[in-house]
Amino acid sequence: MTRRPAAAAYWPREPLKAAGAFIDGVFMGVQAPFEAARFLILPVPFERTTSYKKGTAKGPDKAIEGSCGVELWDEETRSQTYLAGIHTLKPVPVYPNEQAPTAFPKIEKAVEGWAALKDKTLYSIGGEHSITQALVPPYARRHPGLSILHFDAHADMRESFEGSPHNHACAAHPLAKLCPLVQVGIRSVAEEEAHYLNAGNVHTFFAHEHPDVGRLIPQVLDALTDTVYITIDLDGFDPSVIPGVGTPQPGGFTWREGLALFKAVIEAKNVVGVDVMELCPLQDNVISELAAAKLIYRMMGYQLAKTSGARDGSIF
Ligand SMILES: [Mn+2]
Repeated sequence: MTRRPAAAAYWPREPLKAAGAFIDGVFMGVQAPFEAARFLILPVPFERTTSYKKGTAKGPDKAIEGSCGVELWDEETRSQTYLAGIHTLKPVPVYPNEQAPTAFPKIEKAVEGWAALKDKTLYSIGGEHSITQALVPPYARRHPGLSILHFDAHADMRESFEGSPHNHACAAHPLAKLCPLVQVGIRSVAEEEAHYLNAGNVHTFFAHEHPDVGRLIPQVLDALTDTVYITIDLDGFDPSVIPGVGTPQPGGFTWREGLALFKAVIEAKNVVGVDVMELCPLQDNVISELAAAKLIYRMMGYQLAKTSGARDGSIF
């Protein structure tokens, strides 16, 4: 039986709700001390350019709210993942109507230190997808062999859109200049960006060409390097799974297909950072924020299962 006693010492194992130990405004309602945390949550409520439907600025708060509907015991990894320590950081201070040229350096500077921590994985929650342009450079500097798994309905490879290279429709363009970019789930491409796909550093797996995710996964693993940053636009999932996104497209990943992909990547690669973007909460429907939170918690569970060596449900 594998345990992590250092983390387990911080919380009682009794149901925290009954003990009144849930804390508002932090992921999963439990806050580990920074030093003890295996996982960091960074809310990045930046939204400037979303073009179809506004609301991603509320994404981080809503995902944290949604996490309170996720059980602390994860039924798939059979783990009390939170006992490894999850620390929710203060949101990056971006202001209403702040522009990318001032917001992005702040985000990049904030992430620089956290990206360097070997014993912690940072999960950033957006916000619009352009934020990833500021999140990845610290990782690329730190890990020369880095590649990016880009899960998205959209190629996001425009050079600029509506006058800005920082538009969310351009999120991935500068990333491909930093390191290999492996796009999965793609099913919406503008003619002007089509020539960037499957060229140079960019490997694009179109949704219509890869309907069988079981067959797709080994190809994705082949295309990635050993060290991987995962950027997730929630619209990579089908809108029937996560309807609360700014620019939905039909024909996306089912919940289980998405999890199978992320599990395989986490097991096979060294995943050094993750972001989950474009949550655009709906009124009177909480499934999107709950699914976003459950996705993050499950991915943490996969990471933990790997590092603790447990495969038999014996972690925590
Ligand atoms: Mn997208």
